[in-house]
Amino acid sequence: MLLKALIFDVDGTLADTERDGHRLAFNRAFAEAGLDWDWNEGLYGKLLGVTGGKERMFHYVANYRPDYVKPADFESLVTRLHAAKTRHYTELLDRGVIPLRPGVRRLLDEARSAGIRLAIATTTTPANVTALLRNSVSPDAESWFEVIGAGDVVAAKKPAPDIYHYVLERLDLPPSQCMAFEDSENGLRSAQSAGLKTVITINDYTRTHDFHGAAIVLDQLGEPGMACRVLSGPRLNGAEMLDLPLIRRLLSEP
Ligand code: XBP
Ligand code: MG
Repeated sequence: MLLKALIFDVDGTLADTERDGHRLAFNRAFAEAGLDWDWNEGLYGKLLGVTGGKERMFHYVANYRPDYVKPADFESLVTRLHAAKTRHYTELLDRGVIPLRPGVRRLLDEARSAGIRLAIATTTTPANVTALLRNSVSPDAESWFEVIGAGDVVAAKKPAPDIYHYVLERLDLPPSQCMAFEDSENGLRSAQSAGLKTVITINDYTRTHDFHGAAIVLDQLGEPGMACRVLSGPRLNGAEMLDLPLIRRLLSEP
């Protein structure tokens, strides 16, 4: 049996955290600091092209705010803003506002029962992963994941493959024995560059991305009573959801 582990992205894949989670938290941090930066839903979609919150803020100022006069300690301002943003984001999650995407809990449970190992590969800050797992999966969900690769543990964020290399190394598995789960083009490129096959579940921010090379592109993973739709890739022959037998099939296809 080839399949040994499932490696999940977090934002947009486990849950739709961006529009009503990260975006709101950024805006709260900006307002708290007295800045007139306001990331509306449309602008945020463009800013998501840059992964990582600090990197996203640098990109915003460089590309959208030629009027903004940077203070001498701009880098430390961004660090402080990011810490405040993480505080706002984890507070939002502690209030339980972000549910898991359909089929995520079902697949996690199936994998755990079958002894398939679980891991996370994300650009987001570790505290954000912990808050989502505890609040939206289960209070002990952190312990379900053998490796949690997150944030600044690698120098280059997605689309670079570094975070997947980091996770594979710690799992001590070759990419051929794992399936990655992503929602975005940057995520797919990252996983692909590390040699991983990748399942994509799209969301409103990523539905127009280029998912060339994905093992399959779905609207969501599917659960009983909520069949998933294949947007590109092999047919599921009437199956309602992506389960372990189908993941094994995708992994063994050339
Ligand atoms: C997620 C991100 C993250 C979050 C913000 O990308 O880009 O930057 O939006 O996280 P992916 P931080 O799903 O591809 O990992 O503010 O904690 O950096
Ligand atoms: Mg993502």
